[in-house]
Amino acid sequence: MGQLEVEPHTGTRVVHAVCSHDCPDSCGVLVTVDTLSGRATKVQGDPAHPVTRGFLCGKVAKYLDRVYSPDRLLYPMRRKAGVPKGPLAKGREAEAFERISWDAALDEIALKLTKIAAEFGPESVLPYSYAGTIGQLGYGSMDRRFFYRLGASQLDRTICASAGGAALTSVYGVKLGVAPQDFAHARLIIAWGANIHGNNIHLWPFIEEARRAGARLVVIDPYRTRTAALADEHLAIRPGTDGLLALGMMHVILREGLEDRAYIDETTKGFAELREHALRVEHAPEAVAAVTGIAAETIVRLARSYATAKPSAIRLNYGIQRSENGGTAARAVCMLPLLTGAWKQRGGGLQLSTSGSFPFNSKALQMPELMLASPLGREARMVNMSQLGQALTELGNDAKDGSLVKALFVYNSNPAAVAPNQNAVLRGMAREDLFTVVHEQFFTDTADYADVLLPAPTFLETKDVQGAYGHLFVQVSERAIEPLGEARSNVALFGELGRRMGFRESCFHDTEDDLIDQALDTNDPWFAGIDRELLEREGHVPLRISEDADGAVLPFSTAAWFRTPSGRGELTPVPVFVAPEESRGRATMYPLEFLPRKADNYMNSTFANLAGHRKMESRTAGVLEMHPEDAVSRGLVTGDEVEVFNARGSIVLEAMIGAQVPAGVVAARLDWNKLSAAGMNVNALTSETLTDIGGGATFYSTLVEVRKASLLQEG
Ligand SMILES: Nc1nc2c(c(=O)[nH]1)N[C@H]1C(S)=C(S)[C@@H](COP(=O)(O)OP(=O)(O)OC[C@H]3O[C@@H](n4cnc5c(=O)[nH]c(N)nc54)[C@H](O)[C@@H]3O)O[C@H]1N2
Ligand SMILES: Nc1nc2c(c(=O)[nH]1)N[C@H]1C(S)=C(S)[C@@H](COP(=O)(O)OP(=O)(O)OC[C@H]3O[C@@H](n4cnc5c(=O)[nH]c(N)nc54)[C@H](O)[C@@H]3O)O[C@H]1N2
Ligand code: SF4
Ligand SMILES: [Mo]
Repeated sequence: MGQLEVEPHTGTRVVHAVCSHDCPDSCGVLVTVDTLSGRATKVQGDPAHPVTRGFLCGKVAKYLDRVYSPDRLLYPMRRKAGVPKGPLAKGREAEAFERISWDAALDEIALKLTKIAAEFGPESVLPYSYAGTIGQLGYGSMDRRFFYRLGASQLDRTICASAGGAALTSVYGVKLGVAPQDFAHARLIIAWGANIHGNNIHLWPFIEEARRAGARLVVIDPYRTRTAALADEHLAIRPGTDGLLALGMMHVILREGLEDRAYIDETTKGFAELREHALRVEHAPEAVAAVTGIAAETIVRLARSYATAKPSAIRLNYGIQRSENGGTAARAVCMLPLLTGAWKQRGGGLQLSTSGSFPFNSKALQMPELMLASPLGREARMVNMSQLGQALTELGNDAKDGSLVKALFVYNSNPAAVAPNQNAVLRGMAREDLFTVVHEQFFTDTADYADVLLPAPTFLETKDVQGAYGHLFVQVSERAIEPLGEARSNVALFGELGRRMGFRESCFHDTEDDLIDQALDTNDPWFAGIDRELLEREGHVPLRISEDADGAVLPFSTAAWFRTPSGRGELTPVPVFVAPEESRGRATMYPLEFLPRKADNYMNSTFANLAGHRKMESRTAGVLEMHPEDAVSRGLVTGDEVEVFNARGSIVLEAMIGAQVPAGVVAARLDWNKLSAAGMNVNALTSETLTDIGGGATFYSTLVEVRKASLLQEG
């Protein structure tokens, strides 16, 4: 494949890039570039990539709208004197800033960070980043080196997957799973808290293939997603009760002797204890039905078909772990294939994340040892990103917590829109004594709070190396076009800034190619023979994970696969179901369970500002989906302007009454604040409560009440 396939007749070349958005599919993307102008003219899915299979999702098929949007942030800027931080009207943001040179911007940042670190200690600087890009270099390499060397607070990156990750690791010791292609072999597929059509579309063709061969698809999701509507069966579970459903399934499987004893004996630890726990009366189908809202006979039928369909595959996604006890719920689900031995057949088992299959040398990329060379001289404190509101408004008020956060450096993220407890986050970001740098492609809600704004490139404009969390191919993404305007990559920014701050270590001079070489520098057999040259030539390369001639991967088919301390699948501590504190099972303050969901046509908050993407999302943007029963009791009809509120905040949406959600549950989509009525999005209602394990965010444990917005004005 390689960098340049020049077609002399058309004057174009085709470059292999990788979609770097935070999506399990990590698609291979072919970018057609006009050789004369250097402009990208077309993007398409790589037909040679076995998972991408030649197509892109609707969001990225329109990617050139994003790359060449007239709204791109193209130059460094500084907030004009006297302009307060806070929301700016879309399209008029530039008025609050003045253009400056990169030199001036870097000097100002270096000076301010040096001063703040000297006065308040380096930990008063807080980096804030997540997955604007999931390329190894862009996600975490030079940036980490920079903040470690500075002695800045460390960011615990928990906002997405840490509870599920901790769950999978506690049971299996490693984040591995069924390869997407192998789902084609399954006879029963359970999509559990997994919006496959919206968030993971490249798995769908393999599910379709399995269904053509007779497989059934069951979806467990409180919301009727397109995936649910297209499934053989949709179980609209009550939010936050999945752990109990999994225990109920175990109960039936063990009561009926449907478990695979030989496999359990060979590969697991703690079975006797789990068995006793699962067989308790509170896990019997009738008891489980009362809490989950799924009928007892359905639970029995589901458990039986799950245990007897061979192979059976669970696509567990991150939906169930964005809940107070989501870690335990995910652990319980992860244990199911250990009881039935589903892993033994190709296409059997479970997929949550395959990210652990890629043995990138992140230590070499990120160099945490630089913390010891920082003025701090020790490991810096950890700040949980899911509690940004607290970090900016409370942390450091009590001296034992260390210093106040005095500088916030945001890149790869839009926390003003995506972080929970938005009122606290925005209050913190509005602090005039907080120095804020934002490295972005667009004038996001977060950019509205920047003191210094820096332009970032899209994945077409940088080089990177990338794994995936939904397949097993490693890829190099070539730079297809030159960065637009004065955009500089995360690597370029933090390398330059490090040098500007006087960091003498040679690692601040590493190039993208140096970093890619370092990322691939490992003795791990799964990367055997995989180096930059090979990736540049091939575009994508399968991990050397399979010992089977036809490429089959059977993770956890034998005890040798487990990387837990015991070397076995861990069934203890047994998963104990507890209803979320903020759920109808426990609290009574607000009656409705709220699902502040992702939009199918955006990527978290990314794309929400583009007209074409908004058009695709128009049916649900700005809408609160409600069950007729909840609407009638509140006198609401479709089209009513409603206030959705709880003690943390209030937003205004348009009611849409229908059957997408069961009674007792309401749902709305993540959007930009400045494009939402009343200037706030769904995260005005979500909390900073953390998950039971992994310290994750609990977006899906949120209670609200709804009333007609006009009532509010009348008094
Ligand atoms: N189009 C699109 N694609 C995306 C994203 C996007 O924003 N838009 N985001 C990307 C990111 S960052 C991630 S992490 C992945 C995540 O992809 P998913 O893990 O699929 O994440 P979610 O959409 O949060 O949740 C999946 C489903 O879980 C359901 N759910 C909520 N609560 C519960 C519950 O208590 N029990 C059960 N059983 N289900 C529940 C939701 O209704 C939702 O349909 O997708 C990525 N892909
Ligand atoms: N209510 C609610 N809130 C949620 C979720 C939810 O389902 N519901 N999902 C949560 C989840 S799973 C996640 S992962 C988080 C995601 O939160 P974020 O990681 O903040 O995701 P995005 O909103 O996509 O914002 C990423 C930003 O990075 C920028 N960017 C892209 N590439 C680059 C680059 O190379 N350099 C720099 N400097 N910037 C770049 C993009 O322009 C974009 O504005 O949101 C969480 N918040
Ligand atoms: S967002 Fe996901 S599905 Fe869409 S192109 Fe990127 S990797 Fe592929
Ligand atoms: Mo995520």
